[in-house]
Amino acid sequence: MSQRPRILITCDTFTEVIDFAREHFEVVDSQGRAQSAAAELRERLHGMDGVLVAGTDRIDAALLDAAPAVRAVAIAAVGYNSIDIAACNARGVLATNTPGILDDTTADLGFALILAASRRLGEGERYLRANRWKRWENDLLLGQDVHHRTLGIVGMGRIGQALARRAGGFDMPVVYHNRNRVDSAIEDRLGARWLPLDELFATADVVCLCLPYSQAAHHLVDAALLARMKPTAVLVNIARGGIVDENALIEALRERRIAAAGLDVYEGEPALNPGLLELDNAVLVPHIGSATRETRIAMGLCAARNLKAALEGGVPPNLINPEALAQAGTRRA
Ligand code: 8YV
Repeated sequence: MSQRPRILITCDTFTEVIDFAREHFEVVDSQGRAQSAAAELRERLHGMDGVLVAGTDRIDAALLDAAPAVRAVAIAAVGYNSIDIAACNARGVLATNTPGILDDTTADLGFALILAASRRLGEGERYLRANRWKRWENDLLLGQDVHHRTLGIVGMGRIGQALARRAGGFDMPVVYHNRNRVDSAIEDRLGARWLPLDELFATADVVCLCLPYSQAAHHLVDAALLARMKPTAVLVNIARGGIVDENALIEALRERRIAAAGLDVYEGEPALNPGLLELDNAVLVPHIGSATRETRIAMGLCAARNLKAALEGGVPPNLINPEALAQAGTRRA
């Protein structure tokens, strides 16, 4: 009988990832399968030593209790708000994510949304495809300039910094808000100035959300903060939907209290607030921040390597919860 650890990969992934996993584990994959609902996931996880998950699987105490052999959870994502870390800690389950790999790809998408929302690309495409373009018009789809406008970045981690680097190419002054100011050397290199959150919202022409989701960040962008924005301003969210009070945003966009929004993430995704679909001044894409082949393969491989290290008794490179190590040690002994 094989001694190799058994793992479940809950999501469709690339063959490169499956091949790597099969070299090291007994693998139950999900190729071509729809995402498992919670009850099915509980069943599939039973008897597994580890699990490689997408950001859309909820890993909570009930699930871990139903699969007591699970020693490691590797998420193929940088954001891990879908994993109950306290529940992992209490059970000595090591949790890992994939930081660093998707920064540039996600920042590219952030910039794409900045450009698309500011220059009304979605509207332009819909206009054209509806065969409405009959003649040149001086004021057809007038948008907001991006170059030389002030970019406000909320969350100056790796993705925020990658976005700030791109802003340099558009001659955009950068202001940012982060709980802790970043190193002054980084500020100087990026030409970025720290501002309190409400001042950032009042100052920036484009606000881009790049911060991780936490309870503290829930509806951080509410009606009051949106009311601070300029009527010409654009809001972009490449972080998590729950950071923005979506109803308040819809109202601000509907009443043209801000010019436009570019959204990759939503409060109840994949379900959409129907109010968003009625807005011409919202550019909407389905959580594709990291969605390039190269990046998704790298994320999957990173998650699989983390799982390998954890299940071999090592400390995985991207361990989120070192607190679990002591408890995990007891389990491994
Ligand atoms: C993932 C993301 O594709 O990494 C993240 O935090 O939001 C995306 O890159 C998504 O979470 C699905 O796993």
